[in-house]
Amino acid sequence: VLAQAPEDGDVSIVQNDSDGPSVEWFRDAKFGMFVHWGVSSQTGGQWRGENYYGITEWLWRRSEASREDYLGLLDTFDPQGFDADEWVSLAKEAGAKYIVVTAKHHDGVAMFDTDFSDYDVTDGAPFGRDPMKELSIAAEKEGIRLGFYYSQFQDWEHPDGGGNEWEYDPAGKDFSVYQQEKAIPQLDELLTNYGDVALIWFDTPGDSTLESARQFVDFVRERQPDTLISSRIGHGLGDYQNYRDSEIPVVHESSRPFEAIFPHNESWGYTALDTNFKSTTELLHILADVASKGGNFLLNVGPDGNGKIPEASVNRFREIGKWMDVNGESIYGTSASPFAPVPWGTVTQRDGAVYLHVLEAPASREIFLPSGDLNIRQAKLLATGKRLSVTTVEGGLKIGLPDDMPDSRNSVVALYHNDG
Ligand code: FHN
Repeated sequence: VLAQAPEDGDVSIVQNDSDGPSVEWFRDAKFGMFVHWGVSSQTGGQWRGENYYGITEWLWRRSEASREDYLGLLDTFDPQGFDADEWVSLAKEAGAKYIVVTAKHHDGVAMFDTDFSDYDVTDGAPFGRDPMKELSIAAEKEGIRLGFYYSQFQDWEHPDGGGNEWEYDPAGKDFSVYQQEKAIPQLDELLTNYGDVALIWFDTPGDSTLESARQFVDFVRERQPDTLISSRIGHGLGDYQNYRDSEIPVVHESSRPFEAIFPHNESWGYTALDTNFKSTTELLHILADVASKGGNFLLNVGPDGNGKIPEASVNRFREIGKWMDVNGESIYGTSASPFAPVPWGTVTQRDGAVYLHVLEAPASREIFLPSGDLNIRQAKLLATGKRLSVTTVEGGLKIGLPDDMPDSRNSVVALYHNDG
Protein backbone atom coordinates (compact mmCIF):
# COMPACT_ATOMS: atom_id res chain seq x y z
CA VAL A 1 0.00 0.00 0.00
CA LEU A 2 1.39 3.36 -0.98
CA ALA A 3 1.76 5.71 1.94
CA GLN A 4 3.52 8.33 -0.11
CA ALA A 5 3.20 9.31 -3.72
CA PRO A 6 6.14 8.79 -6.03
CA GLU A 7 7.57 12.24 -6.28
CA ASP A 8 8.68 14.41 -9.07
CA GLY A 9 12.43 14.24 -9.14
CA ASP A 10 12.88 16.56 -12.05
CA VAL A 11 14.79 19.48 -10.65
CA SER A 12 17.17 19.71 -13.58
CA ILE A 13 17.17 22.76 -15.75
CA VAL A 14 17.15 22.17 -19.45
CA GLN A 15 15.86 25.22 -21.21
CA ASN A 16 12.84 27.41 -21.29
CA ASP A 17 11.01 29.87 -23.49
CA SER A 18 13.03 33.04 -23.47
CA ASP A 19 9.90 35.11 -24.04
CA GLY A 20 7.84 33.44 -21.29
CA PRO A 21 5.58 35.34 -18.88
CA SER A 22 6.84 37.65 -16.17
CA VAL A 23 7.51 35.84 -12.91
CA GLU A 24 7.90 38.96 -10.78
CA TRP A 25 4.64 38.67 -8.85
CA PHE A 26 5.47 35.06 -8.09
CA ARG A 27 8.99 35.87 -6.97
CA ASP A 28 7.62 38.44 -4.53
CA ALA A 29 4.62 36.45 -3.28
CA LYS A 30 6.48 34.19 -0.82
CA PHE A 31 3.42 32.51 0.62
CA GLY A 32 0.57 30.63 -1.02
CA MET A 33 -2.28 28.36 -0.01
CA PHE A 34 -2.50 24.95 -1.71
CA VAL A 35 -5.85 23.16 -1.63
CA HIS A 36 -6.32 19.45 -2.29
CA TRP A 37 -10.01 18.74 -2.54
CA GLY A 38 -11.84 16.03 -4.42
CA VAL A 39 -14.49 13.36 -4.19
CA SER A 40 -12.16 11.21 -2.06
CA SER A 41 -12.21 13.98 0.59
CA GLN A 42 -15.58 12.56 1.66
CA THR A 43 -13.92 9.41 2.97
CA GLY A 44 -11.33 11.07 5.19
CA GLY A 45 -9.19 7.99 4.52
CA GLN A 46 -11.80 5.54 5.80
CA TRP A 47 -13.50 3.63 3.06
CA ARG A 48 -15.34 0.35 2.82
CA GLY A 49 -14.10 -0.77 6.20
CA GLU A 50 -10.43 0.03 5.56
CA ASN A 51 -8.22 2.75 6.98
CA TYR A 52 -5.93 4.50 4.51
CA TYR A 53 -3.33 6.47 6.44
CA GLY A 54 -1.32 9.02 4.50
CA ILE A 55 -2.25 10.45 1.15
CA THR A 56 -6.01 10.11 0.87
CA GLU A 57 -6.14 11.70 -2.59
CA TRP A 58 -4.56 8.43 -3.76
CA LEU A 59 -7.47 6.38 -2.42
CA TRP A 60 -8.44 4.92 -5.77
CA ARG A 61 -4.90 3.83 -6.64
CA ARG A 62 -4.24 2.54 -3.14
CA SER A 63 -7.46 0.54 -2.95
CA GLU A 64 -7.31 -0.50 -6.60
CA ALA A 65 -11.08 -0.22 -6.54
CA SER A 66 -13.00 -0.69 -9.73
CA ARG A 67 -13.88 2.41 -11.70
CA GLU A 68 -17.53 1.88 -10.88
CA ASP A 69 -16.88 1.77 -7.15
CA TYR A 70 -14.52 4.73 -6.98
CA LEU A 71 -16.42 6.99 -9.34
CA GLY A 72 -19.52 6.10 -7.34
CA LEU A 73 -18.16 8.64 -4.84
CA LEU A 74 -19.56 11.27 -7.17
CA ASP A 75 -23.08 10.12 -6.33
CA THR A 76 -22.70 11.27 -2.75
CA PHE A 77 -20.58 14.38 -3.33
CA ASP A 78 -22.67 17.23 -2.01
CA PRO A 79 -20.51 19.58 0.08
CA GLN A 80 -23.14 22.10 1.06
CA GLY A 81 -20.71 23.63 3.54
CA PHE A 82 -18.39 24.80 0.76
CA ASP A 83 -18.06 28.56 0.82
CA ALA A 84 -15.53 30.01 -1.62
CA ASP A 85 -15.48 33.34 0.22
CA GLU A 86 -14.52 31.54 3.41
CA TRP A 87 -11.51 29.83 1.80
CA VAL A 88 -10.37 32.97 0.05
CA SER A 89 -10.77 35.12 3.20
CA LEU A 90 -8.69 32.63 5.16
CA ALA A 91 -5.92 32.73 2.55
CA LYS A 92 -6.06 36.51 2.61
CA GLU A 93 -6.07 36.70 6.39
CA ALA A 94 -3.05 34.39 6.47
CA GLY A 95 -1.16 36.69 4.14
CA ALA A 96 -1.09 34.21 1.25
CA LYS A 97 -0.71 35.95 -2.09
CA TYR A 98 -2.03 33.13 -4.20
CA ILE A 99 -4.17 30.02 -4.02
CA VAL A 100 -3.62 26.81 -5.97
CA VAL A 101 -6.56 24.42 -6.00
CA THR A 102 -6.98 20.93 -7.47
CA ALA A 103 -9.14 21.43 -10.54
CA LYS A 104 -8.36 17.84 -11.46
CA HIS A 105 -6.18 15.48 -9.45
CA HIS A 106 -4.94 12.05 -10.52
CA ASP A 107 -8.37 10.46 -10.14
CA GLY A 108 -9.43 12.37 -13.25
CA VAL A 109 -12.57 13.83 -11.68
CA ALA A 110 -13.09 17.46 -12.68
CA MET A 111 -13.87 19.82 -9.82
CA PHE A 112 -15.35 22.15 -12.41
CA ASP A 113 -18.01 22.09 -15.07
CA THR A 114 -16.58 20.24 -18.05
CA ASP A 115 -17.99 19.09 -21.36
CA PHE A 116 -15.11 16.66 -21.87
CA SER A 117 -15.85 14.07 -19.23
CA ASP A 118 -18.94 12.70 -17.51
CA TYR A 119 -17.10 12.85 -14.23
CA ASP A 120 -17.39 16.32 -12.82
CA VAL A 121 -18.91 17.64 -9.61
CA THR A 122 -21.26 19.98 -11.42
CA ASP A 123 -23.37 17.76 -13.69
CA GLY A 124 -22.04 14.48 -12.39
CA ALA A 125 -22.87 14.87 -8.68
CA PRO A 126 -25.74 16.07 -6.50
CA PHE A 127 -23.60 19.12 -5.66
CA GLY A 128 -24.47 20.69 -9.01
CA ARG A 129 -22.25 23.74 -8.42
CA ASP A 130 -18.92 24.71 -9.97
CA PRO A 131 -16.49 25.30 -7.08
CA MET A 132 -13.72 26.56 -9.39
CA LYS A 133 -16.11 29.19 -10.72
CA GLU A 134 -17.11 30.23 -7.22
CA LEU A 135 -13.46 30.40 -6.17
CA SER A 136 -12.47 32.42 -9.21
CA ILE A 137 -15.18 34.98 -8.41
CA ALA A 138 -14.25 35.12 -4.72
CA ALA A 139 -10.52 35.42 -5.51
CA GLU A 140 -11.06 38.21 -7.97
CA LYS A 141 -13.21 40.08 -5.47
CA GLU A 142 -10.50 39.79 -2.80
CA GLY A 143 -7.63 40.56 -5.17
CA ILE A 144 -5.83 37.26 -4.61
CA ARG A 145 -4.42 35.23 -7.48
CA LEU A 146 -5.88 31.83 -8.27
CA GLY A 147 -4.09 28.97 -10.00
CA PHE A 148 -5.30 25.51 -10.93
CA TYR A 149 -3.61 22.21 -10.16
CA TYR A 150 -4.14 19.99 -13.19
CA SER A 151 -2.79 16.44 -13.25
CA GLN A 152 -1.66 16.32 -16.85
CA PHE A 153 -0.12 12.86 -16.88
CA GLN A 154 -1.92 10.71 -14.34
CA ASP A 155 -5.60 10.38 -15.07
CA TRP A 156 -6.96 7.19 -13.60
CA GLU A 157 -10.41 7.67 -15.05
CA HIS A 158 -9.47 7.97 -18.71
CA PRO A 159 -8.52 4.60 -20.26
CA ASP A 160 -5.59 6.24 -22.08
CA GLY A 161 -4.45 8.42 -19.17
CA GLY A 162 -1.32 7.68 -17.15
CA GLY A 163 -1.36 5.73 -13.91
CA ASN A 164 -4.33 3.37 -13.85
CA GLU A 165 -2.61 0.13 -14.58
CA TRP A 166 -4.82 -2.04 -12.41
CA GLU A 167 -7.70 -1.67 -14.86
CA TYR A 168 -6.06 -0.68 -18.13
CA ASP A 169 -3.10 -2.46 -19.70
CA PRO A 170 -0.38 0.14 -20.34
CA ALA A 171 0.51 -1.64 -23.58
CA GLY A 172 -2.89 -0.77 -25.01
CA LYS A 173 -2.85 2.90 -24.04
CA ASP A 174 -2.45 5.80 -26.39
CA PHE A 175 -1.60 8.81 -24.24
CA SER A 176 -2.14 11.21 -27.12
CA VAL A 177 -5.81 10.19 -27.25
CA TYR A 178 -6.24 11.23 -23.61
CA GLN A 179 -4.25 14.43 -24.17
CA GLN A 180 -6.30 15.48 -27.21
CA GLU A 181 -9.69 14.28 -25.99
CA LYS A 182 -9.58 15.31 -22.39
CA ALA A 183 -6.56 17.16 -21.04
CA ILE A 184 -6.19 19.89 -23.66
CA PRO A 185 -9.95 20.53 -23.95
CA GLN A 186 -10.25 20.74 -20.16
CA LEU A 187 -7.31 23.13 -19.94
CA ASP A 188 -9.07 25.14 -22.60
CA GLU A 189 -12.12 25.34 -20.35
CA LEU A 190 -10.04 26.33 -17.32
CA LEU A 191 -8.19 29.00 -19.28
CA THR A 192 -11.34 30.35 -20.90
CA ASN A 193 -14.12 30.31 -18.32
CA TYR A 194 -12.43 31.34 -15.07
CA GLY A 195 -10.90 34.74 -15.69
CA ASP A 196 -7.17 35.30 -15.26
CA VAL A 197 -5.47 32.10 -14.21
CA ALA A 198 -2.32 32.85 -12.23
CA LEU A 199 -0.69 29.50 -12.88
CA ILE A 200 -1.27 25.94 -13.93
CA TRP A 201 0.24 23.58 -11.41
CA PHE A 202 1.09 20.57 -13.54
CA ASP A 203 2.22 17.60 -11.48
CA THR A 204 4.41 14.51 -11.94
CA PRO A 205 5.16 14.12 -15.65
CA GLY A 206 5.68 10.35 -15.40
CA ASP A 207 7.09 9.04 -18.65
CA SER A 208 5.36 11.63 -20.80
CA THR A 209 7.38 12.90 -23.73
CA LEU A 210 8.94 16.28 -24.39
CA GLU A 211 6.55 16.67 -27.28
CA SER A 212 3.57 16.15 -24.99
CA ALA A 213 4.94 18.59 -22.40
CA ARG A 214 5.61 21.18 -25.10
CA GLN A 215 2.10 20.85 -26.35
CA PHE A 216 0.73 21.63 -22.88
CA VAL A 217 3.06 24.60 -22.50
CA ASP A 218 2.25 26.00 -25.93
CA PHE A 219 -1.44 25.60 -25.32
CA VAL A 220 -1.34 27.50 -22.02
CA ARG A 221 0.79 30.23 -23.62
CA GLU A 222 -1.66 30.60 -26.45
CA ARG A 223 -4.72 30.86 -24.22
CA GLN A 224 -3.28 32.99 -21.41
CA PRO A 225 0.26 34.22 -22.06
CA ASP A 226 0.67 35.49 -18.47
CA THR A 227 -0.20 32.19 -16.81
CA LEU A 228 2.81 30.59 -15.14
CA ILE A 229 3.61 26.90 -15.51
CA SER A 230 5.12 24.71 -12.79
CA SER A 231 8.29 22.73 -13.47
CA ARG A 232 6.43 19.48 -12.87
CA ILE A 233 5.43 19.67 -16.49
CA GLY A 234 8.82 17.96 -16.81
CA HIS A 235 11.68 18.10 -19.31
CA GLY A 236 13.14 21.22 -17.69
CA LEU A 237 10.20 23.29 -18.85
CA GLY A 238 8.10 25.56 -16.66
CA ASP A 239 8.41 29.11 -15.42
CA TYR A 240 9.28 28.29 -11.84
CA GLN A 241 10.91 25.47 -10.01
CA ASN A 242 9.12 23.02 -7.77
CA TYR A 243 11.25 20.97 -5.45
CA ARG A 244 10.14 17.58 -4.14
CA ASP A 245 7.27 17.58 -1.69
CA SER A 246 8.41 18.92 1.71
CA GLU A 247 11.86 19.79 0.38
CA ILE A 248 13.72 23.04 0.99
CA PRO A 249 16.87 23.40 -1.09
CA VAL A 250 20.14 24.04 0.71
CA VAL A 251 20.86 26.66 -1.92
CA HIS A 252 18.63 27.51 -4.86
CA GLU A 253 20.87 28.02 -7.85
CA SER A 254 18.50 28.44 -10.77
CA SER A 255 17.44 31.81 -12.15
CA ARG A 256 13.86 30.58 -12.04
CA PRO A 257 11.98 31.35 -8.82
CA PHE A 258 11.05 28.36 -6.71
CA GLU A 259 8.28 27.03 -4.56
CA ALA A 260 8.65 24.69 -1.56
CA ILE A 261 5.54 22.55 -1.14
CA PHE A 262 4.34 21.18 2.17
CA PRO A 263 1.27 19.31 3.37
CA HIS A 264 -0.02 20.38 6.78
CA ASN A 265 -0.15 16.81 8.11
CA GLU A 266 0.83 13.59 6.33
CA SER A 267 -1.82 13.81 3.65
CA TRP A 268 -2.71 16.33 0.97
CA GLY A 269 -6.35 15.33 0.76
CA TYR A 270 -8.54 15.44 3.87
CA THR A 271 -7.92 12.69 6.40
CA ALA A 272 -9.77 11.99 9.60
CA LEU A 273 -6.96 9.66 10.68
CA ASP A 274 -4.15 12.14 11.16
CA THR A 275 -4.11 15.07 13.53
CA ASN A 276 -0.35 15.47 13.27
CA PHE A 277 -0.55 19.03 11.98
CA LYS A 278 2.63 21.03 11.90
CA SER A 279 2.58 23.65 14.64
CA THR A 280 2.54 27.36 13.91
CA THR A 281 6.14 27.52 15.12
CA GLU A 282 7.20 24.89 12.59
CA LEU A 283 5.30 26.64 9.82
CA LEU A 284 6.81 30.03 10.64
CA HIS A 285 10.25 28.45 10.60
CA ILE A 286 9.61 26.88 7.21
CA LEU A 287 8.34 30.23 5.90
CA ALA A 288 11.50 32.03 7.04
CA ASP A 289 13.79 29.26 5.85
CA VAL A 290 12.22 29.14 2.38
CA ALA A 291 12.26 32.95 2.07
CA SER A 292 15.93 32.97 3.09
CA LYS A 293 16.61 30.74 0.07
CA GLY A 294 14.59 33.13 -2.09
CA GLY A 295 11.49 30.96 -2.58
CA ASN A 296 7.77 30.69 -1.92
CA PHE A 297 6.19 28.50 0.72
CA LEU A 298 3.08 26.75 -0.62
CA LEU A 299 1.22 25.29 2.35
CA ASN A 300 -1.57 22.80 1.80
CA VAL A 301 -5.00 22.47 3.35
CA GLY A 302 -7.30 19.49 2.79
CA PRO A 303 -10.95 20.52 3.11
CA ASP A 304 -13.35 17.74 4.11
CA GLY A 305 -16.25 16.26 2.19
CA ASN A 306 -18.46 19.11 3.33
CA GLY A 307 -16.03 21.68 1.95
CA LYS A 308 -14.75 22.76 5.35
CA ILE A 309 -11.06 23.38 6.00
CA PRO A 310 -9.98 21.51 9.16
CA GLU A 311 -10.06 23.71 12.25
CA ALA A 312 -6.38 23.02 12.99
CA SER A 313 -5.41 24.40 9.58
CA VAL A 314 -7.73 27.38 9.94
CA ASN A 315 -6.16 28.27 13.29
CA ARG A 316 -2.59 27.92 12.01
CA PHE A 317 -3.29 30.01 8.92
CA ARG A 318 -4.78 32.74 11.11
CA GLU A 319 -1.76 32.69 13.38
CA ILE A 320 0.58 32.95 10.40
CA GLY A 321 -1.49 35.95 9.29
CA LYS A 322 -1.04 37.66 12.64
CA TRP A 323 2.71 37.13 12.42
CA MET A 324 2.74 38.43 8.83
CA ASP A 325 0.85 41.56 9.88
CA VAL A 326 3.81 42.69 11.95
CA ASN A 327 6.69 40.96 10.17
CA GLY A 328 5.56 40.79 6.54
CA GLU A 329 8.16 43.38 5.55
CA SER A 330 10.83 40.74 6.19
CA ILE A 331 9.14 38.22 3.86
CA TYR A 332 7.27 39.75 0.91
CA GLY A 333 9.42 40.89 -1.98
CA THR A 334 12.63 39.86 -0.27
CA SER A 335 15.45 37.84 -1.74
CA ALA A 336 17.79 35.11 -0.57
CA SER A 337 20.30 35.61 2.20
CA PRO A 338 23.74 36.63 0.96
CA PHE A 339 25.34 35.23 4.15
CA ALA A 340 26.58 31.85 5.22
CA PRO A 341 24.10 29.92 7.46
CA VAL A 342 23.79 31.32 10.98
CA PRO A 343 23.09 29.20 14.08
CA TRP A 344 20.28 31.35 15.51
CA GLY A 345 17.95 31.49 12.50
CA THR A 346 17.88 32.74 8.94
CA VAL A 347 18.27 35.94 6.96
CA THR A 348 16.34 37.67 4.19
CA GLN A 349 17.16 40.92 2.44
CA ARG A 350 15.99 43.66 0.12
CA ASP A 351 17.60 46.86 -1.14
CA GLY A 352 18.63 48.84 1.92
CA ALA A 353 17.65 46.24 4.51
CA VAL A 354 18.68 42.92 5.97
CA TYR A 355 16.24 40.95 8.14
CA LEU A 356 17.50 38.65 10.83
CA HIS A 357 14.93 36.00 11.65
CA VAL A 358 15.80 35.01 15.18
CA LEU A 359 14.28 31.57 15.58
CA GLU A 360 16.32 30.69 18.66
CA ALA A 361 17.63 33.62 20.64
CA PRO A 362 20.87 32.60 22.36
CA ALA A 363 21.04 32.88 26.14
CA SER A 364 23.83 35.44 25.73
CA ARG A 365 21.30 37.69 23.98
CA GLU A 366 23.87 38.49 21.34
CA ILE A 367 23.84 37.34 17.76
CA PHE A 368 26.60 37.48 15.20
CA LEU A 369 26.13 38.28 11.53
CA PRO A 370 29.10 37.32 9.35
CA SER A 371 29.40 40.61 7.49
CA GLY A 372 31.28 43.68 8.61
CA ASP A 373 30.73 45.82 5.56
CA LEU A 374 27.15 46.88 6.19
CA ASN A 375 26.83 50.54 6.88
CA ILE A 376 24.00 50.31 9.42
CA ARG A 377 21.73 53.29 9.86
CA GLN A 378 19.28 51.67 12.24
CA ALA A 379 18.57 48.30 13.85
CA LYS A 380 15.18 47.50 15.34
CA LEU A 381 12.79 44.73 16.21
CA LEU A 382 10.04 44.71 13.60
CA ALA A 383 7.34 43.66 16.07
CA THR A 384 7.88 46.43 18.61
CA GLY A 385 10.07 49.02 16.92
CA LYS A 386 12.58 48.69 19.77
CA ARG A 387 16.02 49.97 18.73
CA LEU A 388 18.92 47.54 19.11
CA SER A 389 22.65 48.03 19.42
CA VAL A 390 24.98 46.94 16.60
CA THR A 391 28.71 46.61 17.09
CA THR A 392 31.30 45.96 14.40
CA VAL A 393 33.60 43.14 15.46
CA GLU A 394 36.19 40.99 13.71
CA GLY A 395 34.51 39.42 10.63
CA GLY A 396 31.05 40.78 11.20
CA LEU A 397 28.48 42.48 13.36
CA LYS A 398 27.18 41.78 16.84
CA ILE A 399 23.59 42.65 17.56
CA GLY A 400 22.33 42.89 21.11
CA LEU A 401 18.90 41.39 21.78
CA PRO A 402 16.58 42.25 24.65
CA ASP A 403 15.71 39.68 27.32
CA ASP A 404 12.06 39.83 26.39
CA MET A 405 12.01 38.92 22.72
CA PRO A 406 8.57 39.70 21.26
CA ASP A 407 7.96 36.32 19.64
CA SER A 408 9.62 33.08 20.74
CA ARG A 409 8.77 31.55 17.33
CA ASN A 410 10.48 34.19 15.18
CA SER A 411 11.40 37.73 16.20
CA VAL A 412 12.71 39.70 13.26
CA VAL A 413 15.52 42.22 13.62
CA ALA A 414 15.59 44.72 10.74
CA LEU A 415 18.95 46.23 9.87
CA TYR A 416 18.53 49.26 7.65
CA HIS A 417 21.72 50.22 5.89
CA ASN A 418 23.00 52.77 3.43
CA ASP A 419 24.21 50.41 0.74
CA GLY A 420 20.89 49.77 -0.92
O1 FHN B 1 0.91 12.58 -6.29
C1 FHN B 1 0.81 13.91 -5.95
C2 FHN B 1 0.25 14.10 -4.57
O2 FHN B 1 -0.99 13.50 -4.45
C3 FHN B 1 0.14 15.58 -4.29
O3 FHN B 1 -0.73 16.21 -5.20
C4 FHN B 1 1.51 16.20 -4.40
C5 FHN B 1 1.58 17.68 -4.12
O4 FHN B 1 2.83 18.18 -4.44
N1 FHN B 1 2.04 16.00 -5.76
C6 FHN B 1 2.13 14.61 -6.15
C7 FHN B 1 3.31 13.96 -5.55
O5 FHN B 1 4.45 14.74 -5.66
